[in-house]
Amino acid sequence: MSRLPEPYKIKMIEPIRLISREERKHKLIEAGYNPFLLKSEDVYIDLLTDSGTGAMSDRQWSGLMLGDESYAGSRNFYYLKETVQQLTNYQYVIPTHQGRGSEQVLFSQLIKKGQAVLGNMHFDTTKAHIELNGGKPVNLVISEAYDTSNQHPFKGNFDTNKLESYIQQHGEESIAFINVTITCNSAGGQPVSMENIKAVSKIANKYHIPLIFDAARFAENAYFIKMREDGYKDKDIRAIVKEMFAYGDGLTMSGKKDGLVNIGGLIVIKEDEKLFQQCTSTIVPLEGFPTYGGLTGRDMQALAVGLNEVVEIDYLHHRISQVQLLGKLLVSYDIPIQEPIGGHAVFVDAKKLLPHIQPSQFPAHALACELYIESGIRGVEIGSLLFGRDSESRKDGLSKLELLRLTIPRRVYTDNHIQYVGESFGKLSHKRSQITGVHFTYEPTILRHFTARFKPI
Ligand code: P61
Repeated sequence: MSRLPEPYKIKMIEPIRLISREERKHKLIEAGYNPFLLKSEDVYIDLLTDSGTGAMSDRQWSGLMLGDESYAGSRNFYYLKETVQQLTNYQYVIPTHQGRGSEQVLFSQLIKKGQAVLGNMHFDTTKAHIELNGGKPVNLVISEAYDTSNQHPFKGNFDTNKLESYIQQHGEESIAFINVTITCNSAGGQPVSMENIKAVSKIANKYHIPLIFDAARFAENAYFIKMREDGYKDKDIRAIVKEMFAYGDGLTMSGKKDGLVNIGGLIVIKEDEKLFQQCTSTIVPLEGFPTYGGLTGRDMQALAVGLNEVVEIDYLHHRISQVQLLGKLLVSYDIPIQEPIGGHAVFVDAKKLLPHIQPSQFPAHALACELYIESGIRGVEIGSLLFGRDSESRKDGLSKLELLRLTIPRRVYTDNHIQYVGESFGKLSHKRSQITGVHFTYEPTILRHFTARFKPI
């Protein structure tokens, strides 16, 4: 056996059920051909997201019983603070209700109207919060990220030449901060190398621009550094995590991914006391008192325990190898995917799989609908539908990539479930030429992918 099975036993189960093909078709029509609008009980295997969908451990569940629900100064806050300080070597810790809560609070302090935020590839809530604060999100990921067959081991890397020329061209005062997303979700869960983080930090220091991490999947990024980058194979994950964060000034984190909890987030600041004080006053009307930030005491306890579990090497070996298992199964059925396989999901290249469907007819969304009808599996489009229209020309079909994301929740599905997903895709691929695009019957003006309705063409 080339890999060990799940490094845990199952103590509690949640039944799932595969409804019939006829029922699935009917449910999808009712949902306006939008898998977001399906009821989860009608979904057999839910690969919509890895966010808040993980299973907590017995230690986390028992931590819930230790919740100190005092309004101010909860003991769980101090435990969380200590855990985060040890993990990051940063001084100031502020809990939030989830990642976007962190973005809302921190970005309002960092961005002056009209300033740019330079990222490898900003996630959609990050992009939204930059814009809400009058900023301009700029993506500077290496071009290899847009070529799904390119085997570059760190496709989340910044193009450092582009980064420095952008700063020189526009002037450092026009840039609010540099945002390094680890792993880079929008590029396919692709990691950023330590060498690249170091190079970005050098540029940030040279021009006195703060470097902030979007650390939702920090442990998965550290694992890829250990496995793929020279000089790290014998290093402990915690040491790699500390080294990554040493190159930054702060971070936002959605705890719903590598925090291994269903709700929660963090703002963590290295040493800028003034910024910390500004955040603690801003957070009160937005999220809550700075020692709970929108979370219950028990949530903070579970998050602290989760942050210790996520850096365990046995956990990470299994986590990443399960995603690889799905990727390899799809490749064995000749399904084109973003390669190398990333950290939290397999991204199917729908542009290559369904070349007969125009980007403006959303090939990856059409594929998500067919996958649900075929097998009861729910995935999500990351392509032109999510990207939206050009704000001036109103043109559609503009994303460089048309991907279907099959996102694997943490510690939820066994390898048998993954096998089923692979085989279902194999069956679907025989019917690929019969799949047609979709058109809108209702198109909301913002964040349209959540609530839009469609019909097949
Ligand atoms: C996801 F369809 N991600 O990947 P919050 N940064 C990064 C994220 O991946 C992220 C957040 C910040 C989600 C959830 C999601 O339109 C969507 O805790 C790299 O979700 O607020 C979230 O963290 C925000 C799915 C978010 C979506 C927005 O599935």
